[in-house]
Order: sequence, then C-alpha cells, then structure tokens
Amino acid sequence: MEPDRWAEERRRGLTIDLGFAWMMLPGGERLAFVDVPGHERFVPNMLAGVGPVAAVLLVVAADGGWMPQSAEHLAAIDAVGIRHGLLAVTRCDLADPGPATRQALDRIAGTSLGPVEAVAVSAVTGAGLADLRAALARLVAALPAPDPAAPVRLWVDRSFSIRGSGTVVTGTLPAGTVTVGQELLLTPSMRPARLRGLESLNEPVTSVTGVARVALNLRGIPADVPARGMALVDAGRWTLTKLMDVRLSLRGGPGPPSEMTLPSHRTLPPEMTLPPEMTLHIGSARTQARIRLLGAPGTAIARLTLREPLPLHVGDRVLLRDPGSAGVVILGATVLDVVPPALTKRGAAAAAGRELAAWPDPPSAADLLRRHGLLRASALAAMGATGGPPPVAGEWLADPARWANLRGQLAEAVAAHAKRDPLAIGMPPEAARAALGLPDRALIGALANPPADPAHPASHPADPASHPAGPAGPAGPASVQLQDGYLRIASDQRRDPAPQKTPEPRQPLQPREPAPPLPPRVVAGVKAVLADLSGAPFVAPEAGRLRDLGLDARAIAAAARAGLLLRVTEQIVLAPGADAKAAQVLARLPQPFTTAEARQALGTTRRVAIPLLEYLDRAGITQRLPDDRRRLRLTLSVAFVPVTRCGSGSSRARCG
Ligand SMILES: Nc1nc2c(ncn2[C@@H]2O[C@H](COP(=O)(O)OP(=O)(O)OP(=O)(O)O)[C@@H](O)[C@H]2O)c(=O)[nH]1
Ligand SMILES: [Mg+2]
Repeated sequence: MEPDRWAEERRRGLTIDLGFAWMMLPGGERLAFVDVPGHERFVPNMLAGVGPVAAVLLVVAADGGWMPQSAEHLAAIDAVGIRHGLLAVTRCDLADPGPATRQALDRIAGTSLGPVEAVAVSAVTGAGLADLRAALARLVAALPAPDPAAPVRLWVDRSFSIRGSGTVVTGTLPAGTVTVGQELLLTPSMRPARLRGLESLNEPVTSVTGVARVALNLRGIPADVPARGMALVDAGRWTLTKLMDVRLSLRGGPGPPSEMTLPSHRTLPPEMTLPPEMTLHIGSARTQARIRLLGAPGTAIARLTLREPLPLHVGDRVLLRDPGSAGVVILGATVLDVVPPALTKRGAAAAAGRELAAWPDPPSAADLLRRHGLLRASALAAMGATGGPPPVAGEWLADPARWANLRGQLAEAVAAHAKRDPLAIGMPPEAARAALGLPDRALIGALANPPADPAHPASHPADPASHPAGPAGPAGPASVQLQDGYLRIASDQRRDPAPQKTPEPRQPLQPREPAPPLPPRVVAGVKAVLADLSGAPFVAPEAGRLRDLGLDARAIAAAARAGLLLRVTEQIVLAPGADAKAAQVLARLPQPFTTAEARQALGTTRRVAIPLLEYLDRAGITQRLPDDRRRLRLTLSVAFVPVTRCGSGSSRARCG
C-alpha cells in the first residue's frame, strides 16, 4: 500500500503527514501501520503517529546509514517508552546492509526497545521481504495482549466528513473496546459523541478491541470540531488536567542514546538546565508545558502546567521537546499525579519533590492516597490508579495515617467545643466538618465511632484491620460518638439520659469520668435542687424555682448529661437515682397499683407522679395494664437493689 495520501507528498516523493497502511501476516492476522515522515521539519507529525503505538518498525537505508533524524526518531521512541520493535535496512540492492545494520542495532540496544531483530530488504528486488513478514509476525506475537476492558482513550489523528455519514475520526486504539452505539466524550470540551458507525482497516464492524486502527463515525459532533490531538474518552475514567507532577528522564538525544541514558532515571545531571517551557507530546496531542523543578537542580521531579488540558492517567508517558534549541532536546516523563495539590506553604515544592522522588512508576493507589489523604473512589479511578483500601464512608477512601490523624483532630475539636460551650448538647457535625476542613459531612459520621455492624466492615473505620490505629485510633484516648445528631466525647457520663432512654442510677455530683466542667452557677443551681429534694425525693421543683436558680432548659439538659440530675420531662427534674428509688417504693405496694396509690406512696402530686410513672413505663421498670393500673416488672427489684448498694460507679458493671 502507498501510505502517502497528499498530492504534494507524491510530487515531492517525501512523506509530510501521517499515512496509514496494513498487511496480512503469514498467519492470516492483519497488521496496521502508521507511516510517519522522516524529515526533521515534520517531527511533530512523526510524534503524533508514534505516540499511541505498541511497536515500531524502524527503517534505515543501507546506503545512507544512521541519519540525524534516525537518532531523533529513536530518542522519541525511547522517551515515549515503546518496548517492542524491529529494524529494517532497506536499499540493500544498492549497498552492503552490514555496516548500517550494526550501527543501528548498537544505538537501538540502549533504549527502551532493547535488542531487536534486523532484516535487510530491497523494495526493488524483493530480497528479504519474506523474512520481514516472518519477523513482523514474531514481533506481533510477542506483544502483550491489551486489556479489552481498559478505559478508552482514542487520540484523534485524522478527522474528515463523508457525505451522508457526517463526521469521521481515525486513531490508534491502544486498549479497551469501542462499540457502535456507545457514547464517548471528545476532549477537551467533553462534548458527548455517539458512535454511529465503526470501521477497522476499511471494513465496517460493530465492535473493536485494542490494539487496532479504527475509524469512528460520530453523531452529535459537527465535522469541523474534531482535530488531531483531541481524544475520545470513556466518561469518568480519565482526569482532564492542565496541571501534573512528573518524573523526568533524560533518554535519547543526539549521539548514541546509550551514552545519554542514566543508570538510574531518578535524577538529571545537576549542570543540566531545562528551558522554562517545552512542547509536551502524548498520543497525537501536543501543547506547551511550563516546567517547574520541585527541588534542587538535578532533581527529576517537576510540576508541569499545560496550555491545554489533556485526559491523563498516572503512569502515562509523555514526551517533552524543545523545538527552539539547536541540538534537539528530548525528555521523557512519567506522570505521577494528575491532580497535584497547590504548593503554597514555604518549602512545599522541595518537600513534594522529595516525596515524589520515592514513588514507583507507575504510582500505586496507596501512594496517591498518602499524598491526598482522602479521595473519592471514582476520582482515584479517573486518575488511573487501581486497588486501594475499602471506603471509610460512602465513596470516600482514606489514607490510614491521615484517617487516624483526623480521628484525633475530631476528638480535640469536640472537646474544645464542649469546653467553650459546656451547656451545649454536643458539637453539630457540620461544625466539626468545617473545623477539620473535610469535604463531606459523611466523613464526620465515619470518624465518630460508628455502631458496630459486622455486616459492613468497610463502613466500620474502627476496624483496625482496614485502618490500623494511629495515635488517636480506636485504641487511643480519643473516642467521639455521634448520637441523636450531635458529636460528644464518648463516655458513660456524657451519654444523654433523655427521658426516652433507659435510666441508670447515678452518683450525685460525682462524675465517674472527667467531663468538661459545668459553669459554677449551674453546679450551684443543681446543688440547691438536690438539697430541695433530699427531704422529699419526688417533689420536683416548680418551674419558678428552677428559673430562680438559673436552670433553663439548656442548663438542665447539660446537668442531666453530666449525670447530676434525672430529667423526667423538660420541666420535671429529680435527683439521680430517683427512678430506682421510685421502683423500690412501688415494689412495696400490692400489685397492680393505681396512679393514686403510686402518687400517695411516693408522697408527691399528680404533676410529678404521672410523668414519672410514664418515664418508668418507657424505661421498662413498670408495666401499664389496659385498665390503667400498673405493676412492677419483677426483674427490676433484683436489678436495682444491688446497684444502689454498690456505691461506686466503676464497680457498677461487675455488680450488674
Ligand atoms: N534501490 C532501491 N530504492 C529504494 C528502496 N526502497 C526505497 N527506495 C527509494 O528510496 C527513496 C525513498 O524512499 P521512501 O519510501 O520515500 O522513503 P521514506 O522513508 O518513506 O522517506 P520519507 O517519507 O520522506 O521520510 C525513493 O526514491 C524510493 O524509490 C530499495 O529497496 N531499493
Ligand atoms: Mg515516506
């Protein structure tokens, strides 16, 4: 096949733009070629063709030998990191192919291609062409099979319109599958395009799996929109970015590439100065990139700021070229982070350089999580990282160390809040989210000790297996609970004995665990109430008395949470343990008993007796019968008597 498509190319006998051709291998398999121009003026076109391919056929003329453009092409192949190739030495009817072959193999060996096969051919006599076919078959057989489920990124290398069909784009599909009817997004606008028709090597097909040359007929995209360098991508599986952190590697360049190849690709020669801006190539795309080294001269870690956004994954190889320089400077780079954090703090750039220098190529999900702390699983996938720990909340993944740290911060924030506002029922989760600078309130719920749910280990961040406890982990001192919509430091004393909850006898004014102290005026008010109640334990203070003592609803709630009062209703407060005492009194009555009998035995009025009995019903201490009489549940006299004799709260559990 003649790949030169343009009249000018045929007239000048010179390839200018990309050409496309294919052949049948001896085994019946078809092999597609992207023909690239050799002339140095058309290097950008050459790079657009080389970018997405799996393997290269490098051609050198027997009579011409290794040329400057051969070196530049090889440097580009090396920078992009292509690992599979074959050397063809042509025009062997005109000269002995030996010297050119040896020269070329020597240079190729030191690049990403490594040692390759060489075949001498003549297009005029046909010598060696059968060997070339066989060598191509071996090359193809050695290629790794691309993942058919991989995210689709098809770099557009040609775009045209066909009357009656509309917009058509072509490209090399490196991996993944495209199917008629499927929707892809066209970068950088992310305009959706539906695949109306599909061709591979001039034949209509319904589905193609990479690696393959494909032509896509697009619905929804006007013919003048797509252009070389745009890409068709699967929605949500790529990160469109203008900012990225990379590891540069100096490969190829003028002279034998082996001399320029560094033993470790983790540093650059300290004396090497990089231009502030270079042209970045990936796939068929090219754009300008501003380069900022993250660290001292010689560091290979850099932050690139692109003029146009590109759809990228971590681990992508990009090529940087300085078209302005006299000697051609070509660098390869591996993308390490496609959403790098801002470098605002002093020393942040050097710190980032040090951190990223230790990362592997490609970075793992754990590396990215360590840097970002928290990431949505979908964002991590769009960065191109697979794996990662189970989510801590919803879609959120957390770095274990960061998560442990956040637990400590949350405990501090909740404790500080309680100190600032001792009467508050707890810290609102939204306030905690803002205080910790977290992106989602669900994370606060997950940081606070969640109720144990063995059916959902992933939603159970206290599980030390999935999140090893840090200094403030589940084993640490910081334990925050989210209850009834508020965050509180978890402890028995701080649990709100709201009227609906099962009452527990408490030791008056002797908090068992340190809780943020109540304001002195509240403590004084509580003491006065308890003094009132000491002679008549069921004659709850009137609303006016509470008001005079400065005990409003918030103060009463706080005192109840601290275990200093028993809150029967909003208005009725008794001493802690009054419920147990009432049970003892009622146990002495003939069962069942009426409300009037209970009121009399308790020595109080209906204002207190009725809510207190209802409280005891809810607590399961008494049972209300259909005729409105009540009886004590038997177990309770057993449960309560020893409790009151135990004396100390710390031994309560054992007593119970
Ligand atoms: N005698 C002889 N001439 C050849 C052979 N192969 C190619 N040629 C001639 O060499 C010249 C260059 O060949 P092309 O196929 O244009 O080379 P190319 O690598 O595609 O060149 P560009 O596309 O410009 O980079 C043409 O005049 C071909 O006819 C061969 O095996 N023997
Ligand atoms: Mg050509």
